Order: sequence, then C-alpha cells, then structure tokens
Amino acid sequence: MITRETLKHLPQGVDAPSYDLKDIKPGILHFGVGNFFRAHEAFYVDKALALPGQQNWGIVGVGLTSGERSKKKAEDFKKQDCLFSLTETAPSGDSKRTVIGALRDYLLAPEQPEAVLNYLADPAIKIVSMTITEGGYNIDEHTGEFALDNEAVQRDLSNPESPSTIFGYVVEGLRRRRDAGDRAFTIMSCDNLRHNGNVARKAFLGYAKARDPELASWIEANATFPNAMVDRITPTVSAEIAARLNRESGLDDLLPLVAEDFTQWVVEDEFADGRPALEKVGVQMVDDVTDYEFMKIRMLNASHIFLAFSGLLLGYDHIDESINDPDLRKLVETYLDTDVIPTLKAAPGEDLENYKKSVISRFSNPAMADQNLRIGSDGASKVQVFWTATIQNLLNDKRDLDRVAYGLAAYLEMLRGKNEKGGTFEPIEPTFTDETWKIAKSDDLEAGFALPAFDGWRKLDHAALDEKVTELRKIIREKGVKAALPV
Ligand code: CS2
Repeated sequence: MITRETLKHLPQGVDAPSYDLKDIKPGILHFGVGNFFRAHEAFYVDKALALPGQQNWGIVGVGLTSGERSKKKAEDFKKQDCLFSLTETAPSGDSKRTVIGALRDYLLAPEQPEAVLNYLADPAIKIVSMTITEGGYNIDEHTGEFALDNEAVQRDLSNPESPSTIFGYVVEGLRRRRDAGDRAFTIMSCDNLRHNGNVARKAFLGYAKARDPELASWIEANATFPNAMVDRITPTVSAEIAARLNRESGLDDLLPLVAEDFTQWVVEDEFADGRPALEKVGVQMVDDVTDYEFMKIRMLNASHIFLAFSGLLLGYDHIDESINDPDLRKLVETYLDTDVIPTLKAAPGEDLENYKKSVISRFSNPAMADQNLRIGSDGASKVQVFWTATIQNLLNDKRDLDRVAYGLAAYLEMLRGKNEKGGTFEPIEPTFTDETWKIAKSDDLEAGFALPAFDGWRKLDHAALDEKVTELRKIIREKGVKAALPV
C-alpha cells in the first residue's frame, strides 16, 4: 500500500510529491475519477501544487455509482490516503514513475450525498470538473437538447435537494451558493467531445431551467464552461497489468496506473473564480480550442475506432496489434491523408503531417496494451463525435466514400460480437436499449442504418454511402475484413 508514511521511503526511481500533503486544501471537485482523469487532470494539478502559492488547488474526487467495484475503489483510495502511482511509458519502453498526491479526498455520492453537497456549496471549491464519458451529458441525439425525460433526471427534478445525477448535484450546489450570496464555480468538462464546455453548458443549464428558470439565469450569468481538448492514452488496468506495474516499480499500490508519455491539454481561459497556474505546467491556455479539437478528434480518435473495430473483427486484442498490421496501418494513413487532413486547418503551433506521425507512433506503443474492446466501446457515441464531420464533408463534396463506408460496415459487423478466428466478444454499448440491440444484432444488412449514431448524415444524400456499407458488410461476412479493406 502507498500511504503518507510509505512516501518517506519509496523505492528507487519512484518520485514522491515534492510538496507537503498537509499544506494542500481542496479547490477542485471532480466527478468521475477514472484512469484518464488520474493520468491527466490530476497529473497536471499535481505539478501545479508543487509551485509557490498553489496549495489551495487540491482535488476532491466524487464517484456517482454504487455497486461493488465502486465501493472497492473508494475503500482503496481511503486506505492509500488517495495516493496512487502513475507509470508514464514511451514507445521506446522508457518509463517514469511518480506518486500523485493531487487527489486529497474521495467520496461516493450515493453513500455520502450531503458531504458532496457540502463541498459543492463551499466557496473554497472554485472548479467543478468532470470526466463522465462522451455519452454522459444526456443530450438527446434527435433534438440536440438535454433529455428531460431521462428517469434519473425526472427523479432529481421532483426531489432537487437530494439529487442522484451529476446535473442534480451541481445545480443544487450552485443553488446553495446563490442563496448564501457566494460565487459560482467553473464547470470544466474534460471529456473527449467537440466543444465539451458548450455541451456541459447545455446539459447543466438544461437541467437548471427545468428546475428553476431564475436559478438557471443566475448560473448562466455567473458560472463558466471552458472548452478544452484533452489527450492522453490511458488504458484499462487489469489485475495482470497492475501486478506487472507493481513488480516494475517495487511499490505495492492498490490503484496503479499506466499512461503513454505523450500528454496534451488545451483549455480556453475562461474561469469564473480563478484556476491553478496550469500554463506553468504544460497546459496550453488559448482563446479558441476549435482547431485543436478537430485535429485530435478527427485524426487520433477517428483512427483509433477504425483500428479497434477492425482489430476486434480480426481477433486482435490490442491496438498495437492493429496498427502493426500493415493493411490496417495503410487504411488509417490513407484515411487521414485523403479524407481528413485536406479538410482540416492546423491549430497554432501544430503541423498536421507531424501530428499524424506522432499518432501512429503512439498507437504502436506496446506498453499501453490498450484494449480494442475499450477503444471500440460506446461506438454509438464515438461514431458521432469522431466520424460524423468527416462523413458530412465527404458527402457534401461528393468525394470518395470507400474508407468511411468500410468503417461503418466494420462498426456494424463488430456489434455482432464475432471475430474471424471463430471467437466471440461482448461489444460494450452503454447507451443501447433492448430495441437498439435488436437492430444491431439483426441479420438484415440494412437494419443498422436506423441506429441513432447514423443520424448525423441522414438528412444528406446518403444513398451511395448506404449501398457501399451494405456491400462491404456482405464482403466482411463472406470473405473477411481483409477482402473488404478499401486499400
Ligand atoms: C479512445 C480514447 O476510447 C477512445 O475513444 O480513442 O480514449 C483515447 O485513448 C483518448 O482520447 C486519448 O486522448
């Protein structure tokens, strides 16, 4: 176990926080303490805490789900004083190991709802950040608005002072602040969405308006919702990986974590009540994040799901196996060169050709053992966020549809959960209902077009695209992925 005590004699090669934990006071509350958050926001804030005058930016983590796994995680955090180790590994295999101290408390909301609300109402908390996944903002795909008919949201609206959703918690916290004459906080999304701040604004204001329009106006006038581009590949840590990480570090960490050495965070500098000195620890503070977001989502994430869907069908477990398959690598390179880069504008300081090379090298990092199943999970949300803009461009400009048609065919075939080696797997689609699964599992090659993930281009002329997708699905089923690859 790592504790304040063991920090004093860590194994060689593991860095301890260079500040005194007892000086740190919470200034940020974060919902969704997953691996990505621990390797990204917590990593940057940890560096900031070591700078003079930054000790009031410790983080309180909040989990929203109950269940055995969540309870175990909360207990592990408590046992370790919320400390955990991060191993950053380069494609060459070189690693750097650090104990991160930025997380100073961890609460499970279903068990301690009032403690969470007390933090949210406390003016010392100046930023409420979140990683709740692309699909977590409860935006209706058809209307583009916050979905008020969601059951949990309805429950919170009838009982606004004892909420269970993130929307209910945040808005109740802000209500208490307004009533006490305190300032609002910054609501900072760290999810991998285009204009994640705007999405968060829509979600939280959508809920607040339904709860109390006057409160919603106060929040609109006083809170801010900065947009950000976030990037760091952070795989799931299986028991086996955890054991390896501990073996290599010499630690006995209950919550070890591994990430690539690359990391990027570009944030619009719009904070309601101050922020840590992020610009001093490598965060790019900008006025407009748009071009960074497009570059990342349409290049890195879009390629990632191409590789994950294809790899799952071919029976590959990990993304480095996918990118090391020369046919899949060629597919991704051609997709980026032909379909994506010509429609992108380079963000200041970025070069799209270099970015492409770095993405491909990052995918090849064997130390990540990044699971195709993880990357291919929630395809319903990811297809919309990562591919839709490219598909719309190609349809509008009447350009070659081969690669996107193949991608969609691979996605739909992947949902059937069978690989070419005769194995099966369970695709993960948190937003699917029984009805959507029926469509996804149907033998009818055209049924999949009814999935909401495809809505983004149904208003455009999509007949040729559908025809190609159907043809390619047939080829994948009859002759396999390699026969369907458009390269
Ligand atoms: C992946 C991301 O799951 C996915 O969609 O593409 O988790 C990816 O690893 C991160 O966006 C990298 O920043």
